[in-house]
Amino acid sequence: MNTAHPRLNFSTAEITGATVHEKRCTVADMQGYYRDEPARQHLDPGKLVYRVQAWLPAPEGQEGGLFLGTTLIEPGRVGDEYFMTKGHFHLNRNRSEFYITAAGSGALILMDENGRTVFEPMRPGSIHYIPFHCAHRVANTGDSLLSFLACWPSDAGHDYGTIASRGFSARLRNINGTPALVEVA
Ligand code: M6P
Ligand code: ZN
Repeated sequence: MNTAHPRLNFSTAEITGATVHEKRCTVADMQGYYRDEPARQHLDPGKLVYRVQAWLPAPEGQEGGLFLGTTLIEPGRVGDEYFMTKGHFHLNRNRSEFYITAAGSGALILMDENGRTVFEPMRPGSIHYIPFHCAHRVANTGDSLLSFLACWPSDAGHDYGTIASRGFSARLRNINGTPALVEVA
């Protein structure tokens, strides 16, 4: 088992160490996620949207372990939507998760299985509990890097397909300078 201990930077939530994996997501990787697809195509496809540092000290999919990760979302917009994570349900729908904001300002967007979407403002120190059966996505609503720490069960898994095909029932858009959820028609 790979348990060499990474280190946490409390200001940025960055986790570093030999056992930390990093995943990067660029503008090209976000194809299909934004309402304004032409606006996305106008951006440099190689531009970084967010990266995830993850420490997986238990085998993925095995019941009983915990994973720790940090997500760092760049400031930016695609049309009137913010740079954001793809968002996912857990493959095992009855698995929950914690998010803790370290820096920047953002929004945690939650959608339950009945398609009801709400958001919680994120700011340094805010603690967010993602209940089971809820899809979750984070948008950077500020003009600086947004970073947050996450902790989730090792058998939660990621279901990206449901969000990739159906999306959330509402989009978080910048309406006259304020983030607001707008129902998808
Ligand atoms: C958090 C956790 C991770 C997730 C990451 C990025 O760190 O929820 O499991 O991978 O955010 O979100 P997404 O997977 O939706 O791109
Ligand atoms: Zn999750």
